[in-house]
Amino acid sequence: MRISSFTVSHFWLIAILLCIKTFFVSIFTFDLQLESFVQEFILLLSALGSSVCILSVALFAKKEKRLRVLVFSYLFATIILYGNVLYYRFFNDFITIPVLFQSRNLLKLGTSIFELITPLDVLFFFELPLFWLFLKRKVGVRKIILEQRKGKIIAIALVLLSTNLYLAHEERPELLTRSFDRKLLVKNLGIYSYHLYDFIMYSNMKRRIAFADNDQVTEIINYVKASKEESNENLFGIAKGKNVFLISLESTQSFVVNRQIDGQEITPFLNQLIRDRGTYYFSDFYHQTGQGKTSDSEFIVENSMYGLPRGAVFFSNPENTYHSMASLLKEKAGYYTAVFHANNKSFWNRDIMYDALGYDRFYSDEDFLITADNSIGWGLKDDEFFLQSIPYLKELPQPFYAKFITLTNHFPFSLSKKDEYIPEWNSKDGTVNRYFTTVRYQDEALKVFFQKLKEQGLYENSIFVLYGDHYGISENHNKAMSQFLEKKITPFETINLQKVPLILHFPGRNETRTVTSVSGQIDLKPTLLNLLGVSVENDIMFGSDLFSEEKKQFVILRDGSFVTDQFIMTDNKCYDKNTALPTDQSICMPYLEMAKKELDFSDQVIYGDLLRVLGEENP
Ligand code: GP9
Ligand code: MN
Repeated sequence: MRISSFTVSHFWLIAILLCIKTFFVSIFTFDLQLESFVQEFILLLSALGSSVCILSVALFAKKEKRLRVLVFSYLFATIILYGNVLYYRFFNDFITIPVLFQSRNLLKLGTSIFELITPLDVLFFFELPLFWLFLKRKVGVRKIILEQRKGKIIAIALVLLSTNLYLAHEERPELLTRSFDRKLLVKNLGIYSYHLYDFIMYSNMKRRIAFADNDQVTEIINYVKASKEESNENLFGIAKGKNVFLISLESTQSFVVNRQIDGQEITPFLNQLIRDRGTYYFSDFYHQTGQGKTSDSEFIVENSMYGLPRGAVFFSNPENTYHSMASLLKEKAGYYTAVFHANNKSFWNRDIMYDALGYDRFYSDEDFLITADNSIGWGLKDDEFFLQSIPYLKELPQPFYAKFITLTNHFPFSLSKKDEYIPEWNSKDGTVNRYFTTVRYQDEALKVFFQKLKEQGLYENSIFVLYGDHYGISENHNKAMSQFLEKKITPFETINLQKVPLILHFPGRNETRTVTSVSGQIDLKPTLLNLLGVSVENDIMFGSDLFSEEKKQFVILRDGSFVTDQFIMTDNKCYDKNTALPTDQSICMPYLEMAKKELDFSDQVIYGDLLRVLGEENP
């Protein structure tokens, strides 16, 4: 007779195995920055509590099926764990439910996924063959788990989880109410309870859309009116009627600008452009993206609102009403609006979202000739992308607003030898070494694009906005980064590394200026609308004109960190920018409150689709 029995010892053995695996994977894979024994204990407790909890599903199965269900629950937990490991290696972040709905995106990671899997990953599943043997083995029916033990196990799971919750709350008050930071949640609740929390948040989000009310709009409009600076009147309309080139520079961070490797510039073209007449370079400009990466940067730039704390707004709220820059330019200034991006049009849900943002035309992979020869990594190489866009540009009705999203400088930063304008760097970190070569390649592609635009007569009557979409080198590469920058990468430096270049170039203008005021992607919409002479009365914008004479020195990042002219707050510490060291936290508190409030308002607008409500109130 082949019957698998299920004993209390089986249960505890497997629970402890899952707990140990979860604990060590969390410690070694996720950079949780455990700073004390208590924090380690909390993580262990959470791993044990949730392991027991997940596996106790088996206790409710029929006696003869219990062992099988137990193994499947174990497998389920392992898949969650490993899924997060892969996701973390790429995004330095944890999976959320909205991200799971982006499975089309996850699949599209394609070659990048292979870069993320290592042979040693087989160890994640090392115990599964043993379980299989175990299941096949002929085991007697003795010691089948007794019903009263079932109650005890569940009671133990509950005690473990509530103790975990209690200690987590002691360690980090407001943990569950301030969910900016997924790392903090995983650190204190463990990976499995984090997912339960994420599920609850997701359901709440769905509910909020259904119950949004008008009072929220009034409060937010009042806040925006009271706190935002007036745009610079002197610059109103100076670029009226010009074509606009908005160029998103993939994964481009400011630290490469004006820097060299072995005596060779990494971005010679950008460096020259920054020195050219008619250029304003913003050296303290930050990306403000979250999990939505490029799509978040697009969202922020278009709407002057923040992306969401979890998932990508491109996926979760593409049916909302937006007052995007594209649609305002179209309606108020007669612009033709187009996006160029040589990738699958449904990637990041762009085809749907671009409709909501009011674009007239999306030139996607279908509009480009993409061959094995002219593509690398994620698709069409940037130089070909720009080159093949020229004939389309020539046909566009003018004035146009054209957005270009580059691709070659994307992880894993692959490049064929013939496209290397500088050699790879020489640290032990291949990703960082290659990054410089792909940034350099992108720079060359931009140079040629500008030359072609000049030849085609598309340069003079246009303005150019070039911005980095988000970081390219995550904290997982701190070691090599610290070697490159010749300083330790502290949390303070990590925030500095979130600077991305912003270059505004106005052909025919005389002035050249480097602007050092602290600013972010959220400021682009009000800035450009002012320069293009479009005034908007009834809108919710969280940014303000970069040229405003009253411009506040304050930028909020999506994880709740913020930067002022004097301070940086991140990881719950307030740093003095002069010393780069933590200082009295109370100095940062008023800003922290503002940051929380503003992010919350922006989330409310999106979750509640409040611009629709605003439109209904002011038809
Ligand atoms: C791909 C491009 C890159 O279409 O948006 O995506 P990212 O991973 O940077 O968000
Ligand atoms: Mn990107």
